[in-house]
Amino acid sequence: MDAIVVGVAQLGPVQKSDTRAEVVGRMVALLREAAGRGCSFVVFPELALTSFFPRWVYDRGDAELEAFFEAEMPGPDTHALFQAATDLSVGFYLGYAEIAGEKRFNSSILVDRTGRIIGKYRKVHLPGHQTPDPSRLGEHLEKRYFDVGDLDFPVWETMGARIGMCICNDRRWPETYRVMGLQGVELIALGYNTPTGLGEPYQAATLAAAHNALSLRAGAYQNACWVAAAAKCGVEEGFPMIGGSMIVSPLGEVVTQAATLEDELITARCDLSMARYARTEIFNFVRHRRPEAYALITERQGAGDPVQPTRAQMGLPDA
Ligand code: CDV
Repeated sequence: MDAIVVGVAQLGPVQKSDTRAEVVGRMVALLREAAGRGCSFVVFPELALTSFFPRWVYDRGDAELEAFFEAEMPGPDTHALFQAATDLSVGFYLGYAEIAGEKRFNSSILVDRTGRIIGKYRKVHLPGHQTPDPSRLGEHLEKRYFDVGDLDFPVWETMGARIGMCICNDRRWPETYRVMGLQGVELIALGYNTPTGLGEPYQAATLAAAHNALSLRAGAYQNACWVAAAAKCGVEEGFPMIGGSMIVSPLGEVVTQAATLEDELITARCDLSMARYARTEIFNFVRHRRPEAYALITERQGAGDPVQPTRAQMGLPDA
């Protein structure tokens, strides 16, 4: 039976004053715990190395903003994480802010058990705004600081599974999972920072945890894959963010969930054969999907006029 033991390494808050080396130290401790609990792959959060900076207003190019980005990966501070992964023979997913020439991406990497970066993903769905507005309860300026990801949603065969990645807001979009589902993805790794208290444009605060679980469970179930989701959570610089890191089975069941808003490791043995029934029956894409009926998905970005068949097509007499 093919299985991979996966760890989700939730991180508690990272304050502005916390150094990269301190954060990496916390991550290495979680990696060690994961190795001790039999994990071969660990998922860290989105923008794991720093405080969640899109809450603050900068201009692109500001030195304080640039300091949140990584010019190299591994770099002087993250090298220790790669070394630990190699020593422990544990692969990982890491979210970080990437400098790529003139561009800036909200990125994640897939690192194998030898410490080699084998894949990269750049966040496609950037929530929030370009322009700050003091009337909002809180800012979320990802559109201001990041370029839209240009690598689509790739999937890699590695560490005994087909693994794909996405980042935070991507998890709310069914297209994210489906594009990877169409590559036979078996495990989707993702990290998130989900602030609360930003007001209604973003979410009903009382439903934030429910919407998190709803999105992850639907994506896993409808694409017959495991989903491993890691939060950075708790109160950062006075701003609260949800926890609820979880691992969801291909049946859409939450098999384990974080109980705290702090650094916490959760693990699950992800049996890849659990998806078999779904893939051969209810979600057998080849037998049941009808791409010819889904043209609007790629033709349209936003909702437009209704598109109706003619009365003749519906077998109805002329009106
Ligand atoms: N980091 C994120 O993408 N956060 C969004 C918030 C702004 C709603 C999310 O979808 O969780």
